[in-house]
Amino acid sequence: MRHFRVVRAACWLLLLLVGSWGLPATAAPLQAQWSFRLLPGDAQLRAHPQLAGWRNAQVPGAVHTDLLAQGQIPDPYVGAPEAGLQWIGLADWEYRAQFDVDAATLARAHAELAFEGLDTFATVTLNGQPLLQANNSHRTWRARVDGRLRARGNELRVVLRSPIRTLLPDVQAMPHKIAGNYPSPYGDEPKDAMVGNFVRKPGYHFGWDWGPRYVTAGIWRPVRLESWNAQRLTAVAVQTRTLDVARADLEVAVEVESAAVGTAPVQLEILDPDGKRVARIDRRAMLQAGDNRITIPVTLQKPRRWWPVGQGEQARYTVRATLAPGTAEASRIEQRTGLRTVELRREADRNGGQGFAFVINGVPIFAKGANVIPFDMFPARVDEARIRRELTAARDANMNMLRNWGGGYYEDDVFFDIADELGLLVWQDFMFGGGMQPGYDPAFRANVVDEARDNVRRLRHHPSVVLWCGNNEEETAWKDWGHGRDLTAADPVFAAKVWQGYVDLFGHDLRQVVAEEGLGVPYWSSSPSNDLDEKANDSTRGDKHYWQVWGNPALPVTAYLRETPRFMSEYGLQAWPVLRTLDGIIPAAEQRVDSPTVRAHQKFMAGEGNQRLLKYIEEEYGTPRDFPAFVYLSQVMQADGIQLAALHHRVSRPYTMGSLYWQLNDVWPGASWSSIDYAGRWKALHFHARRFFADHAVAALRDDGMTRVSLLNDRQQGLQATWRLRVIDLDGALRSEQRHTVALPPLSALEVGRFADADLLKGADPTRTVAVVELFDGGRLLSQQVVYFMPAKALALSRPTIDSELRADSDGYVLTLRSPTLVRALWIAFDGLDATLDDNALELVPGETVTIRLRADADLATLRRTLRLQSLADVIR
Ligand code: BMA
Repeated sequence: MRHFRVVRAACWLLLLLVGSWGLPATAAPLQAQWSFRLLPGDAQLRAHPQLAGWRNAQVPGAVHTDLLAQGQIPDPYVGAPEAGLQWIGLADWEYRAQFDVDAATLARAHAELAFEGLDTFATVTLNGQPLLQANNSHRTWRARVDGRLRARGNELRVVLRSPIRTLLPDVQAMPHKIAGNYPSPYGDEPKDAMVGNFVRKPGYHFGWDWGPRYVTAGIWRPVRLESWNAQRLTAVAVQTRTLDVARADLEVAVEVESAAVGTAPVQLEILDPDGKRVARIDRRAMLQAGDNRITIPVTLQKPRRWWPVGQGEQARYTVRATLAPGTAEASRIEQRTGLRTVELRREADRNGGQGFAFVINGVPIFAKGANVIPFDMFPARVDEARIRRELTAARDANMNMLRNWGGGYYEDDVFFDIADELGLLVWQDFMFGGGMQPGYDPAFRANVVDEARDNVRRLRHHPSVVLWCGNNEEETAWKDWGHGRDLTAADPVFAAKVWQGYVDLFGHDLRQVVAEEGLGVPYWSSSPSNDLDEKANDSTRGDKHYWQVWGNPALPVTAYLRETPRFMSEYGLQAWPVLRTLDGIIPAAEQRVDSPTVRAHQKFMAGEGNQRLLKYIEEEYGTPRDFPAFVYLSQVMQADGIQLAALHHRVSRPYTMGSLYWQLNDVWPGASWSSIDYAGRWKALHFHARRFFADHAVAALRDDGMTRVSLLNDRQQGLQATWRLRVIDLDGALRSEQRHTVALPPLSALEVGRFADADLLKGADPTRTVAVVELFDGGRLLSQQVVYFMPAKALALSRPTIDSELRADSDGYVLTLRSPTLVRALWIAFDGLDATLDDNALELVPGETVTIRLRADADLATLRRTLRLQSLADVIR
């Protein structure tokens, strides 16, 4: 066992790096050499006797990753090892750390250990004495250790009980169960007694339709030791009272915990986005014993407001509160925050409907984006680089909003720091992913309230957070999927109690926490819902999840055009990851649609999801001839389908004010609705999203023999634009052309024409003819879309002869492409190596040159040699 000392410099560095820090100078992470073992007496010792002894552990971490690092289990993502790893979730585990405490810390009057993430049923002892019991992995657990620390050889032990075994007896004893999510296919938990909804632990650990089942245990976030004398700073909160171009009236609350009645000097400073101090206020605060709140009004002239991307700058102020400045006891909280107002505007309309629009600084924003799921099964191994990669990709695809979906965990501060920096709005669910929970149990609700308070207070200074939402799909599951009906039929008294528990928790408790702590950010009880008003998943009011395409009854993608909600918060189509991501995960011999390993990485409908994928592929593109073609066509299908839906939502502005597809990212390498795979590689959809979410775009939506052309402008400035419609044949011969200029108003969708097929084709062969619709700003092409008159499989596409030229320039490489015939769904790749392209998954209009920038670690000759161009004609003919 290696001993350690608290390294304050490292702590400062860490805190500075994340850009915002919230604890006094006397707080530092415990940096021990942790170890772990199976708890003595655990039944799993019979099969795993070698885990009786202590082994090195990583904290923050998880038992699965510790076992992996110790060579005790295979990689949980490679091949199909899932069934063989379920014993881990049935075992009790023990973690231990030994540590020393420096003299300065020991000399202080008060000390506290703060556990930011205990997963989940934890019993903690310090030096052999009980310290705390925990039952919620989303909370910070604190325990005072005044007088209990010694200079050398302190020992912390954390016993983590299996959540399944802990809860199962009570769940099985219930005469009627409440609805769960995904039953385990592995026998570790009975299918009719799911425990996931009874425990405050990420729902997805129990398995989801895009990820494996790994019921983790561990200390998944840092443990900190804090110490102080008479007083400590506990929080700073900036409430914006009024905000406009001319001035900002703020009320800053500084929270101080004091051991006794007394006074203390408090200093508040505000630094503008350039780091210049624009306010400094000194106070001598009168303190009661216990918690104190000192409010300080601040006015800023000509404030620089924080805007979502595309609407203005992402200006961030620094708010710095110092207790006892200039003394040895000084402690400080520093936060970066942005000044913005947020309103969820729900204007009633004449037809009984009600809008759903985010209004930031008075400007209604059309929300464009996707749903975010956890970035890994094991959250502790998600680092800042990974979060930055995914969020930057979202911003690069012209998204301005992400929804943090409720079946995971509350993301690290750094997620929100980056969202603030990039101008991404965040719709933040509380962590309830579906099914029902025992809201009728007051202890359960109190636990959730504490969790909510911890997280709202932790994240409220981030201007990106614009909504707190109670849960994912619980109200609609109860009202529309039979959960309420079935339980009511079985046991009406219990069903009424369950529903009342739901209303109490999501209608009242969480709403109140957000009102008290959320600094004015709105609350919404469930997605989708109309905030507990009658229908839960309505197109005329509230937000909508639309799964009739892909889900049952699996309507064709054109059904997207007939669904026009106020705010589409979920819709999606699956695709497989980029092939390169699958190599190394699925052995070559197993790369077949129905192989056991491929099925193990397809979680929809218990492995049958590839049938659903094939149905959508075959309807439009034909039968894939091999696995690579299947992967490629799955991505083409997904990209085309989601593009159709997203553009339909955008042209429906202002009736519709948001389009968040399901889903941005992956938790592991597998088939899913994501547009970025687990390795960070963009699927075709993500390249399409960059085009269909562009602030200026053209939408040409063809349905039932009619094409509607609309122009989209999400900016606050109008645009004097030109649009052009050409009808050409696949070899590029021009059949007709029209060109118009139009004043495109700010923040608008403008329909500019409707064209029947017959008027465009004028007798031409629809299998050999397309329409090309374009939007220009002066001579600059802003957006282009190709309209097809037949399903892809019926088009007379010829195998293209593409002229390509790849050259190096000062900024990487430039690829130019040109083809004499139309190329559909061109996929540019390099055999055996990665390149970052600024465009891909595109069409080549005959005779037109496309220029693409790319970056890669390889040299020019290697890139030229490995360049592969694949398009639809290579696959379907
Ligand atoms: C939605 C989500 C998830 C799920 C997805 C795909 O309804 O809320 O629960 O993963 O569907 O089925």
